[in-house]
Amino acid sequence: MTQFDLTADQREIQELARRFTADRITPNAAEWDEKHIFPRAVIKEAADLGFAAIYVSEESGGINLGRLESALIMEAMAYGCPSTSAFISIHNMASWMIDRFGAQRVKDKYLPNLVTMETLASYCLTEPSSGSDAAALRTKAVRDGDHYVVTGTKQFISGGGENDLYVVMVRTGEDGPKGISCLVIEKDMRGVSFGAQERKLGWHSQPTAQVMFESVRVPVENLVGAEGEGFRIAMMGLDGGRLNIGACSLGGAQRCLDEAVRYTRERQQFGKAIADFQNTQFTLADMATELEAARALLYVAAVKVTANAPDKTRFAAMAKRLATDTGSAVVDRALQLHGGYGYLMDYPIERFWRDLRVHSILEGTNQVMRMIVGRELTRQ
Ligand code: FAD
Ligand code: 2MC
Repeated sequence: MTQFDLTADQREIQELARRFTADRITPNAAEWDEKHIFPRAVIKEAADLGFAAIYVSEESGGINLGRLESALIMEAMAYGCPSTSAFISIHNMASWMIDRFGAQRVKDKYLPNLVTMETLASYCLTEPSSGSDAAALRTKAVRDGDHYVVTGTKQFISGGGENDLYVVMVRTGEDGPKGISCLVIEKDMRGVSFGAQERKLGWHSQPTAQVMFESVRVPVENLVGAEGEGFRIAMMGLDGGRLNIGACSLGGAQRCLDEAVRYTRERQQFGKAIADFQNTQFTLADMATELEAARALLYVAAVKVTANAPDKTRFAAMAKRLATDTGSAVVDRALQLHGGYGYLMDYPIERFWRDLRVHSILEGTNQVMRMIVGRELTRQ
């Protein structure tokens, strides 16, 4: 054993997630993708294993594991379906924000059903006019007695229209990050409505939609953290979310590497298996090497986020950038090694190619990841 090995407990949770994936996700993922099926029942089964509240405290009903364990679970589930794994990651992020920063009242109100996935949660930061520049958000929450009155529109919300709870970053004060607060808003509150489901390149097993708030009255007790703390809370949520998205890319890319090894050993051209060509072997070697390097950085970053290390945000950004870019590059080469068959839906590669593409865009584009890293490196 070396310091770089997983512990026995970590291997056990990884194995549990792998078994769940092999039994419940992998056999169904192609159909979910093709028919745009949102697999709510299977997602709920993940909650039975504790995967809805991986880093939520035990006091609140979670399994209180670290971010490395979370990455292992997301990576394992993404081996079957990156889209479904990422959906579960977002629910974990939103639930953690309530547990970590919410007052006891808001925790008691929402967490018991979140940890079992009786209710599902979305994370709402992006708006039509503010994506990368998230601190420019305009959704307004004006205090009126013991309620906030919320008006505005959130864009690209994963789970939009389907999920029961929306953890929403709103403006309660001045322009910029310090005027932002975090509120839990229920789907059924009067004035909440949804746009049409977005038609996407990938991520077909989960819905994405605009969420609109028209003078929605939200009890003040639904505030998570204090007024003005919302941006910091949102960013801390994303430190973990970005690790999970990176892990989803690793899991998806590992699956495609394994598929490419299997396929190139079977497929014959010029009288021999295409795995016997040196080009194939060099390509597979690079795919495996780059994947291991990205995985190693992601695991280090995960340990830093668990430990609340001072450089955790930079490491999470570096790891998300590298894992998502590497993941897509690995899947692209797996597709090439499958020749024309890789382009067909009869093989799983094109689905992973489509699903992983968005990981370089959401939870902060990979340009924003470089901005976070570059800023910290050059800070005086
Ligand atoms: P923009 O910010 O307009 O960026 C456009 C381009 O400009 C990008 O290439 C970007 O990198 C580049 N750019 C911008 N600023 C700079 C800069 N300073 N320097 C260099 N380049 C720059 N959001 C949520 O809040 N919740 C969700 O659940 C959610 N789910 C999503 C699901 C899907 C399928 C998608 C596609 C998006 C989702 N998002 C969600 C939104 C996602 O986080 C944003 O799309 C992302 O942050 C980028 O914002 P934008 O699309 O407005 O692009
Ligand atoms: N942890 C704690 N605090 C943080 C933080 C973090 N990770 N990141 C920023 N902050 C604090 C920061 O310290 C500062 O506070 P103070 O002034 O007290 O020092 C405050 O927040 C403002 O930070 P910045 O000055 O860095 O803010 P700026 O507006 O310049 O840029 C940026 C922030 C670009 C990093 C942020 O807007 C960003 O991450 N943009 C990308 C948006 C994004 O990731 N969206 C994802 C949506 S979710 C999604 O896609 C899903 C699929 C769920």
